[in-house]
Amino acid sequence: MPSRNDSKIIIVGGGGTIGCSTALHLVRSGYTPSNITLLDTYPIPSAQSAGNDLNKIMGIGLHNPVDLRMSLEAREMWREDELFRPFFHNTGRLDCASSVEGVKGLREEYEEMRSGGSGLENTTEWLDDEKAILAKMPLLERRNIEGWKAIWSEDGGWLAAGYAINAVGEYLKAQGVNFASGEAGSFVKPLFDADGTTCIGCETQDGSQYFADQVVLAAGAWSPTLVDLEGQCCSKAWVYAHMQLTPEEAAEYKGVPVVYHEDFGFFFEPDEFGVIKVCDEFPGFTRFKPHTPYPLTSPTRMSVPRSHAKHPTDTIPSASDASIDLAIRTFLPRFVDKPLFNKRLCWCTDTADAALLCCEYPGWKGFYVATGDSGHSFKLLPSIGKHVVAMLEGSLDAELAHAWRWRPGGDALKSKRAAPAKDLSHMPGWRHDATV
Ligand code: FSA
Repeated sequence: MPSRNDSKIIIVGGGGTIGCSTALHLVRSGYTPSNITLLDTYPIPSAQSAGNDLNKIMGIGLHNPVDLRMSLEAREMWREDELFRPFFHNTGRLDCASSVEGVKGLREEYEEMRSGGSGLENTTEWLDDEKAILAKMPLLERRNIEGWKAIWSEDGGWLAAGYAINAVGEYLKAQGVNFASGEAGSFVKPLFDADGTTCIGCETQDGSQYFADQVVLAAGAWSPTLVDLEGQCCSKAWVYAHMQLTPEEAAEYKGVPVVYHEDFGFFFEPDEFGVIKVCDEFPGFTRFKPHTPYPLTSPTRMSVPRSHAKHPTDTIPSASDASIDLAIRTFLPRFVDKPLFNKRLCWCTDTADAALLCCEYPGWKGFYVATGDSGHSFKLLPSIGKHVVAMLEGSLDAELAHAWRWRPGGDALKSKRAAPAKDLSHMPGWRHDATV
C-alpha cells in the first residue's frame, strides 16, 4: 500500500453518515485531501441519506455486543470535539414501555446499562410510575401514560443530524476533498485490474471512471442494491412527519427530553423554527422487487429503497398516518389537530444481528463495505470513520473486525426486531408513480 500521503481513496455514498465520517478521519489521519473522492447521487448532505434529517436520537445503544463501546466513544466526541459539539442537544431521554413484555425488556436493558461499569449507572434512573415520568417530562398527559415505566438517561438527547453532516461536508470541502454527484457520483460498478481480483476504482452512471487504491462502499440502504451482499443487508423504510408549533408552544416545549415508547414511537424537542418531528415505531417497510446488483447477471428479489428526494410525490402508507396520529394522541394530545407536513420514508439497512457490516469484500482486494447501519448508527457519525480507516489500513480492532465481518446466512428481514418487515406493496395509501 502507498503511504497515507499518497494513498487514493474513493468513498461511495460519501454524502451520508458513514461515508463522510470516513473521509473526515482520513483527513484527520494525514491522508492528502485531494486524493480522497466522495461519490454520491446527491451533494453532501445527501438528500437521500437517512442521516440527513432534522434530528436523530442520541443514546447509548445495547443492540449488540460492541454497541455500548461504540456509543460511549461517539458520545465523547459529540461532547468534546469542536466539529460535533454544536449539534448535540443533551436534553435527556425517556425510554418507555407499558406492556408486560415491554417492561420486562426495558428492565433488563436498565440492569445491563448499570452493570457494565461504563459510568451509565450514574446517569440512568428507573422511573417506576407516572409520577416519576411526569417529574422528568411534565408536558405528557397523565391519563395517557398510565402503567408506563421508563429509563431516564440524563446523558441522552438528540443530534441535529443533517446540520452535523453538513458541517463535516463544509470541513471536507475546505480541505480540498473531491466530490462528485448526480450521474457522475452514482456508482455503477467497481473496476478491476487485469487479474480481475484487485479493485482499482469504480465507474459511475455517466460513464466516468475514477481510479483509487481503495474503494469504500458506504451507501447506506442503497449498498445491497449496488453490489451483491449475499442477503446480509435488508433495506427498510421508517416514517416521520413534522408539525409546526406557534412560537409560544415552541417556547413551552423547548428543552424537553426525547420521549420514546416502543409501542408508539417518539418525538423531539422543537427545532429552532418550532418544528417537532414525530415517528411511529414498527419493524420497517421493505420494497421487494427484482434487481441486479453487481456482479449478478440476472435479477434477484431484494428490497430496493426509493427515496423521497427522487420521488417527491410519494406518500406514506395509510397505516403510518394512523400510527403517527396515535403517537401524537399519546405524546402530544393538544396538537392532534395540527396539520402534518414533510411526511417521509427514511431508508436504513438491517443486518441479521444488527451489527455493522464493515470488511473487505471477499475476493475483491481493495474494495470494502462499510454499511449495515441497522437503524441505530447515526449517533456514530463522529467516530465510525476512525474504524473504517483502521479497516483500510489493516489495523481494525479484533473485536470490531469480528462483529463486522462478512457473515451471510442470517435473517436480515427480521433482524432483531419484533417481526419481519412488511412490504410497501401491501400497504394501501403508499402512492407513487409505478414506473420505477
Ligand atoms: O439509536 C437508535 O436506536 C435510533 S432509533 C430510531 C429509529 O427510527 C428506530 O426507532 C427504528 O426502529 C429504526 O431502527 C430506525 O431508527
